[in-house]
Amino acid sequence: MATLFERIIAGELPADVVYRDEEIIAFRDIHPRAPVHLLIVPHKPIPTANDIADGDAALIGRLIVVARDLARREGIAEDGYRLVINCNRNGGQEVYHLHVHLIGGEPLGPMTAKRL
Ligand code: DGP
Repeated sequence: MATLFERIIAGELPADVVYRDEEIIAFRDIHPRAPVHLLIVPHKPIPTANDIADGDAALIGRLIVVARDLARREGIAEDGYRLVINCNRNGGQEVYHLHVHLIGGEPLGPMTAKRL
């Protein structure tokens, strides 16, 4: 069955999309933990960080490059932000389709203080 994020990529579910290209989409998290909370998602349905193949290295790198550009566009680059990939149970992963959280717009505190 398609993941939630595959359905967003396919246009079957609505999302506040802020970026899209042939291999990556970014949209606002439905439960934002900070004033800016975006999810940067590869179209390729990689379930978890454990499932990243060596051949995915360029794609994973592009997720970070897109995050960098979106941080600038959202006006949070200078003050700073956090990039997070949750993995499996102990990482608090909820959606099993790899994604990078871009979180910022306020001081975020210690890294373990919030569930992201
Ligand atoms: P994670 O715990 O890393 O798997 O984060 C999943 C995030 O996805 C979580 O912060 C909430 C968000 N989310 C879940 N369902 C939806 C949805 O349908 N739309 C949007 N925009 N975000 C969602």
